[in-house]
Amino acid sequence: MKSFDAHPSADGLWTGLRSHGGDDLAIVVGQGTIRWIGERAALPAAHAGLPVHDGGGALVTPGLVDCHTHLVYGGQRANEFAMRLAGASYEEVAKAGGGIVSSVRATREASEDELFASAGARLQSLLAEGVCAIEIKSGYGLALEHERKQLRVARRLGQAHGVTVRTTFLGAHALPPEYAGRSSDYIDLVCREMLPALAAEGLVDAVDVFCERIAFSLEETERVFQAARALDLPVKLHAEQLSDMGGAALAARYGALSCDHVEHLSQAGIDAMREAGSVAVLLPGAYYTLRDTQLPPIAALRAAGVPMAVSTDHNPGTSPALSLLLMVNMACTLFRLTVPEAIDGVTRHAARALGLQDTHGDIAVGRPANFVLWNLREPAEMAYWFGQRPVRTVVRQGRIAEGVGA
Ligand code: DI6
Ligand code: FE
Repeated sequence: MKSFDAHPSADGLWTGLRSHGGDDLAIVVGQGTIRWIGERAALPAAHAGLPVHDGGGALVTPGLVDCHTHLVYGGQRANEFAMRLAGASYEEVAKAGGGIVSSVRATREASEDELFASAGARLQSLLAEGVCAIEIKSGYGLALEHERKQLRVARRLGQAHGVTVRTTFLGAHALPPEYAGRSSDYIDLVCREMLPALAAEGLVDAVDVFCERIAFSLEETERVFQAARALDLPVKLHAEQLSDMGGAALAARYGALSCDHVEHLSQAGIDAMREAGSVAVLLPGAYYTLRDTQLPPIAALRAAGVPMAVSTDHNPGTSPALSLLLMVNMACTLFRLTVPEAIDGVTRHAARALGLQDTHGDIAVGRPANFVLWNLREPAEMAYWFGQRPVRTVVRQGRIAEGVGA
């Protein structure tokens, strides 16, 4: 892999760009930062002499943000896919010793370098499609050294690939086999040892819990949130995916950045999220893979003005998805988001779900240059096609990172 610094600088004047705001846009990039954006005709004379990057009439959008992934793990679980095809439910697979715990075994066995290589290949697919910031969760180690290994890999991926990575500690993802029947003791370990140690090493940007009948209770979730609060770390939650546990309301009380999945979210949960300013992260890849039929309450979220993000939830069990654009398509087709909602869902609102709203998800003066040129004429095409890779050029962290000119 060529070092990220070897990619050409994006500094200069980008012309021949179209967006929903205009069809002859220009963007000025200087020292990797957006210096100016507007109609070409209004370009200040001071920028007129800069070297030109001709966009060739491409549609331009902010760099995409994938705000919920479990990208780093050992092995894969195609066998469970086959079990489910034969009729087993996700919960039955988990009870039969498959599920998250089988990825835990494979992750513990893998070296840091092996995880870096396998997750790096997956990351490359997302980057090639315009992702400029990504969240990566732990949660397949479930022991201090293995959670550390996952989070270290996530940090290394960010450096090696020149992409913004936000790490989320998900030690409370599943009960590791050695703690069978001792859930409360495991939560003690998460709160008293794992989280403080990993936070002290600078490996944790946020804290998440899988709050569900097959995972951790509301009371256990709150213990983890208290530990996060003591360390001044923001929280997120896998909330109401398979049942309504009241997790979203709890998360909102802790000022959660986001509540994710939310298929079974109640009106009380929606109201609490609105009050707290939490983002609802919609994960159509998991809904699709599990052949779920319980739609998230889109109309009620919309009516309440709760921002909706869309993400891959990339993970080996319920969403082996490596295309954020496919999730945009599914968010529209399955969840009935409008095209502008779905695009906001993988840009502005996804950035907010990671606390990155001041630097990512928008093309604006003073922000790092992260934007995508598409071989498309209009934004609706981003949701309309599936299976094609319409990227022309990705500018990431001020460099021409993918596609034409890279
Ligand atoms: N919810 C999910 O959909 C994934 N994790 C979670 O908390 C599933 C993870 C897996 O099956 O490996
Ligand atoms: Fe998830």
